Amino acid sequence: MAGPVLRVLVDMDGVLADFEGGVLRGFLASFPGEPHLSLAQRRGFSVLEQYRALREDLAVKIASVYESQGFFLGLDPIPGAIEAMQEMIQMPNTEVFLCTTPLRKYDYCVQEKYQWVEKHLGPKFVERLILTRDKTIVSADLLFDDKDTIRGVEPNPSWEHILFSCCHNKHLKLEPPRKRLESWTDDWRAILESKRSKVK
Ligand code: UMP
Ligand code: MG
Repeated sequence: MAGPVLRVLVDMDGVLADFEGGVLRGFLASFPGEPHLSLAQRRGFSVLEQYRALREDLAVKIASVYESQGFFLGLDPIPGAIEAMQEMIQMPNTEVFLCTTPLRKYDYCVQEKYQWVEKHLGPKFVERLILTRDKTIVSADLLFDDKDTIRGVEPNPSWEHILFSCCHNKHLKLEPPRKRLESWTDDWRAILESKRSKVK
């Protein structure tokens, strides 16, 4: 029976694709003699700013890692993410979209995000990929995202932000009623069903 439709946005970096693991791996490979931050030492969304704080000139080095050709396409999937997406997309009365911010330096990033989705999730998800520098103007019921604070031109986004746990945000204490999803083995289905019961 057709009921109300739940629209879900899922971020890519830090939620489906292991951006942090890829940055660290790339940095160690390209700059083996330089100081680095382990994933346990990561704090704050911006890896760029944390490396800048470690040493000013490390900022351009870390940026060169994620701006390089092949970086985004080479990211590993986050454990359980692919299975969760394949299950979510076939749930009745559920619309799933991927919603990701491309780099300002978009040369390889934009194309490789599409390629990553096709490679790991298949063509039906390529149809559902939204690239935007402003997620607040995209309308949905839920947004799974590892960025702790998501801002844009819309002060009251339609979606409820579920913070996806990642090395850089796991130390943050969320004010109620904000919710987390610890990983894709955590109960994401319960979050969808709870929201569905409130959506008219
Ligand atoms: N990003 C940076 N600098 C950082 C960390 C991330 O530019 O220090 C970029 C990489 C991706 C984008 O393009 O942010 C991911 O944003 P989300 O869509 O996952 O919020
Ligand atoms: Mg992210």
